[in-house]
Amino acid sequence: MNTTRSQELFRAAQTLMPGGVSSPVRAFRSVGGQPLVFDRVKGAYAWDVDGNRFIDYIGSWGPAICGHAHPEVLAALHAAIDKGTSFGAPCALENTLAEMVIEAVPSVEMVRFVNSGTEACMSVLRLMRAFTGREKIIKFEGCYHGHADMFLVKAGSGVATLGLPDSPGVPKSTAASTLTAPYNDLEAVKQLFADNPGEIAGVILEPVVGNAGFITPEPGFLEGIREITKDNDALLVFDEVMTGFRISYGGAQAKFGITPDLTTMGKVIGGGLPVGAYGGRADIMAMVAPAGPMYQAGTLSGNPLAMTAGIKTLELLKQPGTYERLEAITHRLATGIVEAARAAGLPITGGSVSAMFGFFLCEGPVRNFEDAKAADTVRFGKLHRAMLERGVYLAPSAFEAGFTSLAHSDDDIDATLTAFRESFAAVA
Ligand code: HOZ
Repeated sequence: MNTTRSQELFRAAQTLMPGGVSSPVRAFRSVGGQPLVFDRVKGAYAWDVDGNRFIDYIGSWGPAICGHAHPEVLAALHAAIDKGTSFGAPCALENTLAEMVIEAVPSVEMVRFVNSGTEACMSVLRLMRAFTGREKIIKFEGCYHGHADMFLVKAGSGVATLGLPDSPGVPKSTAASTLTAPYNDLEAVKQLFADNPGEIAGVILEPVVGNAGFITPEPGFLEGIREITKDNDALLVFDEVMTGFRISYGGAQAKFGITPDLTTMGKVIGGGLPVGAYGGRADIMAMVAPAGPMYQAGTLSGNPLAMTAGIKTLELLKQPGTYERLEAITHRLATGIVEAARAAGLPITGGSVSAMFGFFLCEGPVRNFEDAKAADTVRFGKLHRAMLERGVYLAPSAFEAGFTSLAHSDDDIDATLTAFRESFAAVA
């Protein structure tokens, strides 16, 4: 594979931007080699600047669930852009997307649009504290809720990928208010509440983890957390930035039938434009300025382009058969990956929930981040390179979930599984 132009551009980028990138995981640090510089994306594919084509299982880290550059999303954006890119004032499109989100997501009675998942999570954290009058929160090891200070404690995603200890620059006093527990461990959560009576504002979690690799909640875990938070008058927040409108139209909460108090979203609801949102019970959302005293604002929040792309994406997702299709191809892919590794004699554990999948190169089971860390990340790096050579672009980290889209055809899945069979054999 010729990557001359990518290499040239990345060399230059490193003199211009820290690590040559605008966000860490894409720098390929944990898988070795240099990142590919992309030129364009369409449907299930991405093309780099050297003209190589890849079947893409990152989907811009989640938003591209209908496929990249979907013609209907692009047409809607072309029409919207003629009216201007940002109003900094209310626009009717915000009402439309808000109505769609409220109708779809069980916990959301009111919603506030922001510009990223990080912004959604940092805002919801302030809201949790404002509403309860308590400062401490519980998060789970390996879960990632964006890069606000309070969440960079045993965080997943890039922090896990780069093997960083908790980030310098986060005040110790801030981090001290963040209590952590292993995922899928109800006893640990109960203990934290017992040790900090009346002090914990709430619990935030990824209802299906995608930032410590792909980890599913065990039966009873989400139910248990719901019960514990209720018993302690604390709030439950589902971070559905990844899972929202991805693992079902109503997100993980609709799929698993557990309703949190608050929810954060991003990615899919922006249809590929920068967006985030937080929402939940109307009595809690009434705290948000200007309805209430908890301040949070944003110049570009609710801008017409992001709203347009989000509305069109949700319209496409609402069509009958969408999630059945996503579930079927993703299940076939995940099962095929596991079979391919076993056929090559490699330890593996993995699976999928709707349009989200992942695997770890270890025997498993992987119930939490500690288990995930036992996976063979060196071999994963080799596998990643082998897959690239065969035209498949996987997340360049053993600690990120994979994403499928409606644009992935059965032929794409077949070609991907052939690449996996060859790659596993090459790295065994
Ligand atoms: N937060 C994303 C991964 N979970 C973005 C990674 C990147 O673009 O570097």
